[in-house]
Amino acid sequence: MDDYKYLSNIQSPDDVKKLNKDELNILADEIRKELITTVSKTGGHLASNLGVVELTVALHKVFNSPNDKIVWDVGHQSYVHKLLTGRFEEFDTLRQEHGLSGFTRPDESEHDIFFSGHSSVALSAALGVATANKIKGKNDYTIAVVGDGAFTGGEVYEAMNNAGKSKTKLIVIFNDNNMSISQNVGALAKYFAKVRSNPRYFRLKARTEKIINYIPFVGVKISNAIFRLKTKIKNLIYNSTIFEDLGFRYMGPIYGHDIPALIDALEGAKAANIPVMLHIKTVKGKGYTLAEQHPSEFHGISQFDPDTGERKSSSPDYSAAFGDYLVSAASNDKRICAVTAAMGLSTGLNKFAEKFPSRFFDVGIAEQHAVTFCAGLSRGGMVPVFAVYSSFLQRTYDQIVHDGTLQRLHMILAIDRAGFVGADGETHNGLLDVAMLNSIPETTIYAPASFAEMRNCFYKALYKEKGLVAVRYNRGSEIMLPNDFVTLFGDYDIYGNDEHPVCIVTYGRTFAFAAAALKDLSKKGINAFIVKLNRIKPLPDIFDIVNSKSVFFFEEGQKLGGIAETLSANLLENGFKGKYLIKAVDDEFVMHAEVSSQLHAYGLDTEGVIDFISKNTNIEKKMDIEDEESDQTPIPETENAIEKLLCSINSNPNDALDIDVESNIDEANEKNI
Ligand SMILES: Cc1ncc(C[n+]2csc(CCOP(=O)(O)OP(=O)(O)O)c2C)c(N)n1
Repeated sequence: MDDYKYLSNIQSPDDVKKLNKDELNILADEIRKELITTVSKTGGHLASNLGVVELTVALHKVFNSPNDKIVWDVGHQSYVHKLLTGRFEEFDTLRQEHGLSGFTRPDESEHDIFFSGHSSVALSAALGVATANKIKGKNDYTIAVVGDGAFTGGEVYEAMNNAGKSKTKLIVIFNDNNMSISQNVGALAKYFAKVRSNPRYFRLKARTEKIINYIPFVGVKISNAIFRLKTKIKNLIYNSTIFEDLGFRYMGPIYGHDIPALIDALEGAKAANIPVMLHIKTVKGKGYTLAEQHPSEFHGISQFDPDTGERKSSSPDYSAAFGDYLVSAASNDKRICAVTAAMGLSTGLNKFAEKFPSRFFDVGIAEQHAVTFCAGLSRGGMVPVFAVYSSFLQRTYDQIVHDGTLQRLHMILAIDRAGFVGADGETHNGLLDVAMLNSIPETTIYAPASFAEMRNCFYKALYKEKGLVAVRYNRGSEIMLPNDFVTLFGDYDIYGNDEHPVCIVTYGRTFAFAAAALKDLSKKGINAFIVKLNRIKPLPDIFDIVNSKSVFFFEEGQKLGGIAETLSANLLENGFKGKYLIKAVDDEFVMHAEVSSQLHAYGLDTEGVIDFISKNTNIEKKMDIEDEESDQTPIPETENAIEKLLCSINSNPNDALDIDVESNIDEANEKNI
């Protein structure tokens, strides 16, 4: 940890308040240096934080956090806030297990007002806080910091619709850098560009208000009166902004890297007696040339060399494999459309966007719209594929039910980042999508364990299935499957001797961990085999295979409502006679850590499989030791073999693979935050 003249001595925002404007500028330089140094080692969201350095310094100079409450939208840009609110000493633990979170967490600091991670919610939350203050007669301010990318999410407008007339002490900072993760999209992005490029009137207005506000006692009243008069005059001459039409006092646009100007503007905003929309223009990646030049790449980045910007090279990931498959499928099928909610790059759709621009749709951070839009595309005869992170799909429950499945429309969800995601933690884990879709009638869910299986699942989703079909896959690369495992791409595979008394049921990458556990279990006298589910909903009929066995279901997902529970109910209803135990995430949220550590903590790695089964098996009774040689994997039924031939793009994923899953899991997950 470097020793900085000012930053090292900031214990709380009170220390920021003691600094004069020149010192604040030096503090901002020190913060930038610290951000680059730390994030280059921990990975994280760099460009967005570099863009809000001056804003955050000014906010803590002007407002009294934690009494005044700052709500950060998404929260990925809250690192500077952390540095100024007593977390400098721990900053090198950012995103590490037991260290600081990459987002705001009320249990981490009293200065973090709201859990964050998902976009476009800060305005609603801040309005709630401001309203509570109003009811309690408190005079504290509530500030929401919302990016222009977040303004493509519909909840922002729902909040504005309610905030505009609320007469609360709400100040919204509209942080406009013209970027979401990639270039911002849509008609509103164009509209904001128009507002942004026509600053003359607003600058004048801000300056006049600032001067008047400095007159003690009467300043605020006069300012408000002049504001009303000016608004009337302005409306005669200029078009008003959408914000003013919705009842906000609009201020700006202001250059967001000028601390004195920001302080003045924030003081001006405090003077209003209605909600304020303060529009600031910032540069994503400000002050670090590489990030300014490549803001999308430096939005979320793994470890890198701060001098060159270079990252460790990593093996191909599921997102890229999905993107490649969809390009090849769409080359032969003009009905295929790809939809993303501002995650085109991260979900692997960049090649599709280049090749088929008329069939590629980045709808902004608007997952609900994306689902219903897909439903419309489907109704119009297209085959839409919505690529989305598991955790961001959570907000689309009703769109899937009402606009998709209820109407029996054929649409495909490519669910990326399913399972544990590592350093992004609680808000980003993909542990709920299965339980969510499992509860919706007439949906189909596939859970491949390799790139080849994933391609096959998409092939089936496109051409064999009806209605809503989801294909879910992990973040990062495929991990190694046993080299004696051969799939015939059916609804399930069996690995090992299915006459053994212990049956492991699982799906996705957990299969690789379970497979690696078989030998050790056998050494302990526990002979087990695996039923590897490929389609997890509707469940394939495996009753005869598992009946009378001791069944252990390992599920990298939420236990409540998951597939393990479904299978247990299913078996019970059919007179199942064996023992049935589940290992899954049981009714809790999972903190940030390396993926391998998360898997370990929840007993879902090889060690966990061995441990759980050993502890719950009476070895004496279950003794059924056979020669390892005779432990042949039975050839799965051949009824699906034809499928294999039909699917042209499949390749065997298991060629030359050795089973060393544990060692490559984190490497596999390191790339692409
Ligand atoms: C619901 C949801 N969808 C997608 C994301 C992924 N995401 C994180 S930040 C971001 C872009 C946000 O842009 P903006 O609000 O302008 O902030 P900036 O990073 O530009 O400061 C996106 C799409 C998310 N966090 N939440």
